[in-house]
Amino acid sequence: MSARTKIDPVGVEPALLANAVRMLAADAVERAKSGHPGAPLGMAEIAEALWRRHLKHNPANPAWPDRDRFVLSNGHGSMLLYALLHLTGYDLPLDELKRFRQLHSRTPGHPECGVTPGVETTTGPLGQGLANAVGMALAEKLLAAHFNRPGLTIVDHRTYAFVGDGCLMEGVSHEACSLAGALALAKLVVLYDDNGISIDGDVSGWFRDDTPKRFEAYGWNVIRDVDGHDAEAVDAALHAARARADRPTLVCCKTQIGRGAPTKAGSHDVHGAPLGASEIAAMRAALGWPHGPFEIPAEIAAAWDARPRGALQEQRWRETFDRYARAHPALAAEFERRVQGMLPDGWDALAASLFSKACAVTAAKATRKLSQEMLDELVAQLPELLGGSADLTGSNLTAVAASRAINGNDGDGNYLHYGVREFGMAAAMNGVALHGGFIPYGGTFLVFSDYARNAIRMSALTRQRVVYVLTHDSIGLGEDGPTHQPVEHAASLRLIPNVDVWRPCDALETAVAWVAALERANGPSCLLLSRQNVPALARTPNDVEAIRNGGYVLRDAESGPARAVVIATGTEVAIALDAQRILADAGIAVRVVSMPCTSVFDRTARDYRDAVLPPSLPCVSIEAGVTSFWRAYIGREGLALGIDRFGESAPASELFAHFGLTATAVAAAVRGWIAIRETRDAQSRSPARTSDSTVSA
Ligand SMILES: Cc1ncc(C[n+]2csc(CCOP(=O)(O)OP(=O)(O)O)c2C)c(N)n1
Ligand SMILES: [Mg+2]
Repeated sequence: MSARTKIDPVGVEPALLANAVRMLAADAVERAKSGHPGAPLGMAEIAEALWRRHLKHNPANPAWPDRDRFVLSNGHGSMLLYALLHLTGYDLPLDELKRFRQLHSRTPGHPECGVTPGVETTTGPLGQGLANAVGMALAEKLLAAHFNRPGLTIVDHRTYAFVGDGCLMEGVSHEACSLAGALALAKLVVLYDDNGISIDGDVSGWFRDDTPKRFEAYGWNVIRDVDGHDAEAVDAALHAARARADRPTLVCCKTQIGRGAPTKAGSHDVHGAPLGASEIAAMRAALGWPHGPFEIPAEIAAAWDARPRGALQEQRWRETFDRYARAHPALAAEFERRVQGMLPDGWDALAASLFSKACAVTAAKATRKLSQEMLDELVAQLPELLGGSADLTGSNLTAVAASRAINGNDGDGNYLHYGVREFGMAAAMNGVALHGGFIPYGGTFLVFSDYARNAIRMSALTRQRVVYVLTHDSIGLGEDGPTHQPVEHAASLRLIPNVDVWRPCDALETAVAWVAALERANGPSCLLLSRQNVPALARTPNDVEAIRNGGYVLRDAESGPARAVVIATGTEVAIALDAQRILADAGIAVRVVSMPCTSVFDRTARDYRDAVLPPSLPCVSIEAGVTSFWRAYIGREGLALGIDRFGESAPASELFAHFGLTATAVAAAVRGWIAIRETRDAQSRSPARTSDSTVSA
């Protein structure tokens, strides 16, 4: 008997079990007339070996904290995952497989966490699933170091990821895997679908890396030359991988894309298109699969069903956890709080103390510095905060007294030096958040948020509580010049749905931004912070409620009814306040609105928004960045003061003058604009005088 025809203890040939996956994937793609059969067909044996022989999971409880995590980083092969989830007993009935890629099905085109039970992360943007897996393995390691006690191991699971050529070509795989090597994430096991094919064809024209050597250079354990269609060989490799306690493992599996499709296997044609009725019929014949579409014989279904074993595994863990809880009741309660993502008892008091601390600030300080002062207390009080920076710790001011650096040997730190890896950091933070037990925050310069951008988008799409600390938020960073000066970034981050972008103007707004970001359990927040000082505003904790609305009247017109509303954010708020004074001296009353977070403001009631920005009043926006974003608030007629070009290298104060963003320049611009508007309005009320106009734009 060859290895491949070995009979499983349950009495079914593993080859048949793999073919069940193949047929479900091929038939679902065929029915949807859309999808990617190549990877599911090519990875069927690998999947059988991992999912039936190694993966620790309980399909009846996808939230069991100590389950192994599985990530399909080559997310285009989603039908592989759906077939596995269905077959092993998750709440994903055949009807859902029949509705693959249809509106509101639980089987969307690419795996989406929160939609399908058992899907750990949303994948499809190649390489990022792998980086998520690195974050998950990191979270496991840290949680284990913090909570496990001798003889009472409550955190002990692995993270497995499937990756294709595409994931390994993507740069983020380098960032994440290099980091995983440095951190010696031994419980990370990656299985590479080395089929030599990507969409454009044979990869030898564009991907000739020696992948095993590459990963060895990262410090990984590499298992080479595994026949990915020999489930016994994959099984053996997985045993070997699990035996390593010192470094992550890459299992390089040689496979044939579309394996089992008689004429199309091995060709890029099978990557992303239905096989077609005749090819599927020929495949049924070639595989000796006499069953119709979506028909799984009972003995095959029984052999795949992971529920009995999963229930037992979870039961055993629960017994350990109960013993743990008896021995360490406070730790056990803390563990449960952490994995549920609840803020601790006393959170409101902690937030209140941040607010009073912020109100006591009297000196001018940079908002990045004020953020650090808030973090000082937060990190000391919240062990779930996992901080870090992409090699800009001293600039982002993300480390505080209570921060302890993590390195390969010491798993119990709370601060990660991610290295110069913005995208890898962001994608790993998503993995950390998805794993649970932590609230990750990480810093870089705002201008480099572009490097991380798709991962920020994925934080938003997956609704994860990740906090991005993005400092040096405008031309105010000064001499480093236009390469480092963000102009479009605040606006462009605000365009991503479900991201809350905070740009605070002082200590209290900074405190509120942190509190809001940490309380926000269903999405990421970006904190845009200044390098340069902002003046301290006179504040009381009563102001908190207004700030929590994202936009509010900071100082209303005092010398008469407001003739305009001036909206500003961050460091430009102080400019707006000074301009307000200059205008008041000239007899022009304006209202100043601070708008630290537009999306939060947008979520307030219409009446509130109309009270802050009365529809009858003309509006001005001031932000040291692109102006077009502000049209939504100031309208076509509004005056948008900002910077619609790249910055310059010069001291910050000279730059603000150069770009017309000083109190005097702003006051003059507002004054001229009000004059034009009011003259025009007067003319439109008395049409006969229109031709006499002496005011020009
Ligand atoms: C970041 C990103 N770029 C491009 C794509 C589009 N895309 C989907 S699959 C694929 C090729 C992947 O090749 P491989 O990983 O080898 O998958 P296989 O064809 O072997 O299944 C591409 C370019 C994507 N999903 N994500
Ligand atoms: Mg490939």
